[in-house]
Amino acid sequence: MGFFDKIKQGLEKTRRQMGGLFAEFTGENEEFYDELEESLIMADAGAATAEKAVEKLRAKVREESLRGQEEVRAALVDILAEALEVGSFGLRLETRPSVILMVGVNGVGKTTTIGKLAAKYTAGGKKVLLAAADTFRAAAAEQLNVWAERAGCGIVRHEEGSDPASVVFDGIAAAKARGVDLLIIDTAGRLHNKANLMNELSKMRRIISRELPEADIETLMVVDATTGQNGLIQAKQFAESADITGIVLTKLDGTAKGGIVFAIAEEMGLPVKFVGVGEGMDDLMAFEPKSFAEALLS
Ligand SMILES: Nc1nc2c(ncn2[C@@H]2O[C@H](COP(=O)(O)OP(=O)(O)O)[C@@H](O)[C@H]2O)c(=O)[nH]1
Ligand SMILES: [Mg+2]
Repeated sequence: MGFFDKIKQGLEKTRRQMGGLFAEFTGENEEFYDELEESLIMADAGAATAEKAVEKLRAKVREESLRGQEEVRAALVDILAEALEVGSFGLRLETRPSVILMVGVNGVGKTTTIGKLAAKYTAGGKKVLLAAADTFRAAAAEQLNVWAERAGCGIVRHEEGSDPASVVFDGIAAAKARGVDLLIIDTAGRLHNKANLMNELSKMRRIISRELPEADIETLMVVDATTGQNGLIQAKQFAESADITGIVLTKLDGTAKGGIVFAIAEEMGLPVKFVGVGEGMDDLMAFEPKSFAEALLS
């Protein structure tokens, strides 16, 4: 199943809410815009983003004298897709090694996404190494190890409770020694307190820059789409300590409403790079803004 169909299937709830709206469009009625704004907010897009999108649509309808339901729907697809086109898509991983640092709160899907990425890049012919820098729980390294076996790549791990930064350091040394193309670092989403976690992340980030000054580094923040506007609050907190280059939005196959991508793009200017659409190895897809907007309003 392609991106469009997968997203369409996942965002059932939002689609039902949005889809019915266009039937009420006459070109003059204010209620249509009010309901549209409300629906976007209900879909987690956030009040500011919803208002902006509706204003743009209103202007477009006026300027282009749009009257038909399909015309206005297509205009909104364009407006929403444009709102998602911030920054660059895909990952820049050209150096050997290059690094992906995965961050985000507990349970959002970091380790699972790493497993999916490891499988994807290994299948694509890259030599991949995982570093288990979530040393907070013993189960975390074990879970990553299962993914390494599935993907057929190496892993560097230390004992539970050891210094995450030293795992990063050893991971980089191993990556250099073994001629690895891509080092993917798993991190904890929770430590004894938030300041602690953020300090650890900054420290890891500094070690990577120091040990690999020329390397392409992607810091991906994983956001669980089912948590709604909370995802935005989390992204803002992490952005302060980690130089985030992109978002991975997981669990779009569940009860997610999906609008959070607009809030993140609009308020943080961060591109969504991938979406998670299930727990399996193949359930990761490159994000396509236009298809996403189209699926949401189909
Ligand atoms: N349905 C669904 N579940 C997911 C997805 N990504 C991760 N999960 C599940 O979410 C739970 C937490 O994932 P995990 O990778 O351990 O999160 P972490 O704490 O951030 O490392 C696990 O049960 C995963 O199988 C997704 O895209 N869709
Ligand atoms: Mg984990």
